[in-house]
Amino acid sequence: MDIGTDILIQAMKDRKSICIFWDYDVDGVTSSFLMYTLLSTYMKYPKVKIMYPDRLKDGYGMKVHHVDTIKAAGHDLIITVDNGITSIQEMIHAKNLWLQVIITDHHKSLEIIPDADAIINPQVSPWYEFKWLCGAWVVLKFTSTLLKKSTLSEETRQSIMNHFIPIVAIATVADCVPLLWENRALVKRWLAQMTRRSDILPSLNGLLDFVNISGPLKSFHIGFIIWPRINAGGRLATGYDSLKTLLFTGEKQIECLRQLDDINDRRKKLQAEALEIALWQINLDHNILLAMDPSFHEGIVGIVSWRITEKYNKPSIVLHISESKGIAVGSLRWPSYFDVMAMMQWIQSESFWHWSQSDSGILIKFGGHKQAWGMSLKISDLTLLQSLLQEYSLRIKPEQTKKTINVDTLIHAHERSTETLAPLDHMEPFGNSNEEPLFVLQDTIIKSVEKVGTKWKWHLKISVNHWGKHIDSLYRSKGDLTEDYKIWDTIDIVWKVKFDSYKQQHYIDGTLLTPLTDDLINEEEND
Ligand SMILES: [Mn+2]
Repeated sequence: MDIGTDILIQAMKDRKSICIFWDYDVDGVTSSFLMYTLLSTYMKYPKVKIMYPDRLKDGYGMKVHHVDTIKAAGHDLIITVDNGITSIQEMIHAKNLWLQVIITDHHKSLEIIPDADAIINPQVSPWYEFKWLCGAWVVLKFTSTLLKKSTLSEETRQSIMNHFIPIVAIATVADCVPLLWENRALVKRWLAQMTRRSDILPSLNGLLDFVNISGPLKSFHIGFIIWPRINAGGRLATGYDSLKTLLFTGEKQIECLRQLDDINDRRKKLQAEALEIALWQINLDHNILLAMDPSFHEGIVGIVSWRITEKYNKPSIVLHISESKGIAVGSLRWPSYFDVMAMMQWIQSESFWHWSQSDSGILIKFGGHKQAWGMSLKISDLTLLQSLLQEYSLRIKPEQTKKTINVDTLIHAHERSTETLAPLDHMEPFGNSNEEPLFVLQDTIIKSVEKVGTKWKWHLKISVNHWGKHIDSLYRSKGDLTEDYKIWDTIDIVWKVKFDSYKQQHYIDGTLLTPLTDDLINEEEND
């Protein structure tokens, strides 16, 4: 950290040209926003530019040709945010071109560590114990060290940190890092500040106004309202379309936000269309599900794969077929019981030894992180991939694919009061590693069943009677199950607590699907 900040301070003294290299997801967008704003706005340093990869052309992270472009543009120093720790070749290339590099990242490293001038990453730090910071938080730590060495007044430094922390809170929720320890403390405190709207960045204020969030801000709002919007830019257009919404204020910001909303609407439509085709294509007799089509947009194959895996609790691969290039590019998602690395290595070696014309196996590219992988291969190798997947999927036992829900406890009619439920708010913010509590409500009687929503997304609305009380439950994206439920049937439902900020009341909201059979319930010990 000290080395990194010293290099940057010296570079600014020497009037060197700085390039911030970032990635296009929410963490990357917010990280680059922070680094850029810190240098250009607060430190008034003019020679700083930003650059990012093109999702469709380059995929994730820095490539050798980016280093060339950066050099050609006359930059002297590269600062990576939310990426860089696996860019081994690129750093060697940068060294050869006499470029200085500061890597700030939070991803796991490969066996070797890149040859950069400074690396700031909790994953490779021998003394920083909490490994699960998001990329934006790493930038914030860097900011704090840099500010301490700067000549800015204590007051200005504090206000910069105050402005930055809510942005980091958004990145923390969006990047799905565990909401524990530091992460939990930060998000909890700054959700409260964003709710009060005191001393927050004007552009963040504009964003919150635009999305019309009233009442207390919860991690839910970040996950379902703010995150998909910022993310849509990088998926379908460019990450810059997302970044702009944070850089500008006033009319210009509103224009950018409208644009981003349109992109997000297009994303929803493409996603719904692709999901429909994919669900129709997959063969449920198989334990690894595969769907591919030229119409699948590369920016959404990951979400479609995730939806399929979530629905069937099986690994899934969704590929975009590019006939002009002769390749298929796609995404993989899998349930926790599955070892994706083992499968991909098996496919690669199996195809290499027995079939492939190439020197490494049929997969041209493959890789990813804890939750998502990408891959590409030639269209001519798809039939082989299919048969290899079928062979490999025999290793998955049917009992593994059975869906379970971890419920916390049964709840009785008399416990469904705001008095009993309100204290659950103290457990907020919910998210990865701190899931919302789930309750079972037994023996409810179905009063009405309705399919609600739009052509692109149907939900299932069930109203039940539980000991004389009327309860509406909405099951998102489950509209196709409407036929399965009949009026007067008795069912058990799983539900979460919601707070109605309008009526200032806690109410229950069925969000997970029944029928609850005994083997589906996996009641966790709570102590
Ligand atoms: Mn990240």
